[in-house]
Amino acid sequence: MSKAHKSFEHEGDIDIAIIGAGIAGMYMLYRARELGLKAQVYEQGDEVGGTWYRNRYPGLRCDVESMDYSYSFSEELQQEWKWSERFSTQGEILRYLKYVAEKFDLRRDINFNTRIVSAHYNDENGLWRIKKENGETVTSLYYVMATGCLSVPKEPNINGIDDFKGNIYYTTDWPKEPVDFSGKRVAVIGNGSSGIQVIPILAEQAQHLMVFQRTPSFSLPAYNGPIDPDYAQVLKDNYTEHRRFAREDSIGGIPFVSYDKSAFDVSPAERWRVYNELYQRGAPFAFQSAFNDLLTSEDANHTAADFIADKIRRKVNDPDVAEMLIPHGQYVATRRLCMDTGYYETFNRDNVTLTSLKHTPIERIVPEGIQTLDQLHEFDCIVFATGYDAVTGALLRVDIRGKEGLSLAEKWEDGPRSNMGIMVADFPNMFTITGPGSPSVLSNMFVSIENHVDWIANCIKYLGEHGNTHIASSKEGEADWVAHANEVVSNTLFPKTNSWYMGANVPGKPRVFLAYIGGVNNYRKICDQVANSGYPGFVIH
Ligand code: NA7
Repeated sequence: MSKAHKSFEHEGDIDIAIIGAGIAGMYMLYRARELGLKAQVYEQGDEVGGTWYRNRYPGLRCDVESMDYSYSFSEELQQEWKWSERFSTQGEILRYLKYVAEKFDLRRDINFNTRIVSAHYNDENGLWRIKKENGETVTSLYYVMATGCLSVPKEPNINGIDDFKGNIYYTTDWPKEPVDFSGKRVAVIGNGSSGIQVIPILAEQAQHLMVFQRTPSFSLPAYNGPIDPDYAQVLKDNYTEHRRFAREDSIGGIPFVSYDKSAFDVSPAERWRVYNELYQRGAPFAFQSAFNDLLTSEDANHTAADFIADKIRRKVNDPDVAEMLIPHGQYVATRRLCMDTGYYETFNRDNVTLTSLKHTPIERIVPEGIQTLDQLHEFDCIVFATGYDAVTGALLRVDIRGKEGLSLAEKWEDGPRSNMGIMVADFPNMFTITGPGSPSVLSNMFVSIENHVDWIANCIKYLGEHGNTHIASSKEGEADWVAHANEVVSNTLFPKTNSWYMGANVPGKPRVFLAYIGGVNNYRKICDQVANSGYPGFVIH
């Protein structure tokens, strides 16, 4: 029996089970310990870092600035850590996360190489029974999915992959040791953020690189570089206000001031000036908020699309290749607006070829390479940058069952439903950090993760202080949230786009918008309001 807190007497082995030792799981553990809870983290990998551990392909960087893409909960931590570049590499982010694990002595409660296969709620004793892959079980009062939004790779869905004689690499699960592509004939399939980041690096090494593009993405240059120490110091001196602004006033968890004007409130020259200023700042999140109707008005969005298309044409020497790289007919930012270093310029190299799968689709992978509709392309290596089963993928990979054995997969057959993206009706005491229906992937993940972890920790504290142990979303609370989230997104261009935000990249996945587009600032107010008024929309006992 755990008696970590006098109000939490129960028959379970532990008070809180946290699945995943990435950014979310690590901070959840920290807060759980603060509450005096007996907490354990279960992590399938052999290191902390989550997606920043498994994704280690060359060129991988975060598209949020390093000084913002970091924890804010510890003043000491944010003052002592020094970021070297404006946009961090995967390596630097992973070093940071390992440093956090050491600094707060987190590892002693993290069970590595421990994959959780099922979690079943027991109506009799009100506990979660969690099963590991090796068959062992553990019972816990609270169950937290900290499994990440972009952690489960999507199948490329191309026949014949196993037949290929050469080497296959996935950006989603890159080898630990660096791969040498020099002298190799390399193919890359996929042109989302991962493809756009890895392609310029592979082009520098490969004898020849062929890029197979099905759908082009819009991308802005990062203008990355070392962080000016004076700038870093000024920001650190003002970190408290900087972080507050990100949390409470910004729409994406990144502290920039958006122009509160329509794209048509200004002259074409002023519009161009605004786009160009944001473009040259290397700020994709700010660019997509350049005008307040960019994500709601087709005409406004087209002005941004035309601006980026013009930049692409100026960068790419061959006009036909430029036109292939321009996402004609697409909206800017309703698929992820990417950030690159030298992506478009890479197609000016003699050793790089772009092939459009719209004209000549892939028929299958064969031992020698890739057979398209019109010819066989021979390769030594194929790199898949084909993306993720985003947001719900990791949640549905575990066999989760709530009250009366209801399975989460069944409940979400037509798409995820949740209350604020944190809790699901009929799944008591289960929390989903940055779950579907919350700002998550549309925001700075650190800000959204800290918001959810703090909300969960404060909720558990509240339960203890009021002599309760259980909380669940009511059916009405969940329905109200789903209706609200759907209404907010229905006014935007997102539902008109095939993107992973809509689940459209995974065959058979319900077409439901997976995030909450109402803004980090507004979302946080709602979360706080719920917590401060005794959790309306939730049932406590
Ligand atoms: P994305 O953004 O989902 O991109 C995947 C790309 O792979 C995209 O261009 C897809 O084209 C392409 N793809 C997927 N399957 C195939 C097949 N079978 N054949 C050809 N092309 C294919 O994933 P990323 O990893 O780049 O980025 C995910 C997020 O991680 C990113 O947005 C950041 O938030 C971080 P399609 O669009 O399906 O035609």
